[in-house]
Amino acid sequence: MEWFQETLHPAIRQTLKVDEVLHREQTALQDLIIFRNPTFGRVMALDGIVQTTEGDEFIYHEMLAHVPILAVKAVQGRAAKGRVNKVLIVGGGDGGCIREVLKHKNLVCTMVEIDPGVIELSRKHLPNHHAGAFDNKRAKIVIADGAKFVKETAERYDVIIIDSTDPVGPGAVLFTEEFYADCKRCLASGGVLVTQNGVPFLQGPELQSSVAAFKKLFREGTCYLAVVPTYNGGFMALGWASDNLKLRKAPLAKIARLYKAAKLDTKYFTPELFHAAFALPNFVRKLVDGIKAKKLARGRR
Ligand code: AG3
Repeated sequence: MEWFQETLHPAIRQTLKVDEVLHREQTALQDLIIFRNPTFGRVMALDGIVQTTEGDEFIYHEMLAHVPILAVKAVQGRAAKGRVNKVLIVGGGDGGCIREVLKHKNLVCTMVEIDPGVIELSRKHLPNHHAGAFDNKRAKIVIADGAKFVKETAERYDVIIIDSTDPVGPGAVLFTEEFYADCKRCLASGGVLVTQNGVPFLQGPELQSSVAAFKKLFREGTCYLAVVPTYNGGFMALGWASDNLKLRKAPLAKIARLYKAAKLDTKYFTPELFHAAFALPNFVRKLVDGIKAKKLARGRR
């Protein structure tokens, strides 16, 4: 194979040069390929869709992890110093998200991944993603259906991160109102849910329906943005749902203090970006506000 062609969008295809295929298999659930690209390093795709690359994963994983965790810590304030927060990741089998989460020392993290094949092969072929995080004693790795897990668990989490595939295949249930309601049930009071919500320019209706569900269930539903080169089509939207309106308004000075104290050493995230990422271009704001995205969608197909 010389070129890998991503087939996510109906009328646009992203193509990446393949230097070497490191692994290809049909896991119990998905078609998985890991290959090497001269620009992005190792690339993992599931069912023909790029999930993560060594070159740009830091953008996505830092923003998924540090924005909600710093918000929760900032709002808890000094009184809660030393309190151990609980974080839940649904998906995230490549290990990049849990690696970033565990950079915060006073928390424990449970990761629920449905496909053991993704963890096994990422462990082997994407060692810089997990960077030992799977074996951290503050990490608990559960192989299970995330939708079932949030329906049944008796645990309560301060931060829930949905690091999912797109709403096709096994990931589709992770975009339903029922799933978000179950997440809310196992969120500690004042906690926050963040989600992978696609590229709004090309996947507007998906973002619109997730945020509409957030707004039904939570006091606040919106999204924040990051540009990840291999998530083709511009900004990536990360959904945000919480009953605590203070979280994303946490003062910059507090975020900066916590960021420094945690010695995060990030490559994309900065305390200033914490607030900047929530500033939405008007076409995204309209999706979030529930204004029909039909026109946009029609123009694309
Ligand atoms: N999570 C996000 C994949 C999204 C790809 N979608 C897209 N390009 N619209 C993958 C797991 C990374 N830890």
